[in-house]
Amino acid sequence: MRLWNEYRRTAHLLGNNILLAACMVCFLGCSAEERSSSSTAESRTVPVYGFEITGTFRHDTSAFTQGLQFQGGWLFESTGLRGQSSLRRVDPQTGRVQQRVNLPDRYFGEGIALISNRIYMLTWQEETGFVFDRDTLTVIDRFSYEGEGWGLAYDGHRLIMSDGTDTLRFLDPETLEVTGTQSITVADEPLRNINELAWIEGELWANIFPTHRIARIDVDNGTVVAWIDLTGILRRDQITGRIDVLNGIAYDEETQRIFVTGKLWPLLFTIRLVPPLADG
Ligand SMILES: [Ca+2]
Repeated sequence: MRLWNEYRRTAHLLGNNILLAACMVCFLGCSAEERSSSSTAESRTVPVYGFEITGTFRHDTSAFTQGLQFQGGWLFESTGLRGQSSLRRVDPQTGRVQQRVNLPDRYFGEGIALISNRIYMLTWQEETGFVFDRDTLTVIDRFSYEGEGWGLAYDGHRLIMSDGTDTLRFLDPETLEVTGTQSITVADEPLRNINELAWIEGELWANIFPTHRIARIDVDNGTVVAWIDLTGILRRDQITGRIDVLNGIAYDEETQRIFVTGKLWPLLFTIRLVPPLADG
């Protein structure tokens, strides 16, 4: 608790960049015990789910994962970094990239969403979105938006876009115009750094950069209804080279499988949620 109070006070005095840095230092430097005590305050109000791994699959270690979707037996994955950004169709069983298209070097790829046979893809700071044909991965349209693009999802009616802040944007899938926004809070605090998104059974699931947590969001009332803590999902002995943060959530509606991975991770997992223990 002392650490959490210290962290909040420091963040209040010095601003969000320091909060982010403190968060990263905490992740790298704190013991599990300190980490768990630092999240006690929010855990009182928002349940924290654990996980169980139900499947382990290979993942391209050069894929700086920014978007992940599942449809028709395939994973669709977008990757970032300038000069390395791409959209891929991946066989989840083998991790093999079956089809790939690269973005021009000046674009930094971000999140994707699928609507029938079209894949919508954001870019980080280029204020440009691409629409691809799902089967050929050729660009069939472009659109523009203001500010940064991070994550993208489709709720069946509208595209939902994150930009690294606590505010989501809703886009009309036909006109790609912004039709509204929603600020997200957790335990009455703004939820910043909302990253990769997935629409799962009426909830928006979001990777929160740069943490090992996924937020389950009620988009209508703008609150986090639960956390999923994926700390330790990738074991140290499974890490083969440089890795980056947890990022990438996809959902297979037919089998209810939940896929998760991270940037440059050697593995991709399917998981089942483990409910929090009841207070005793
Ligand atoms: Ca996704």
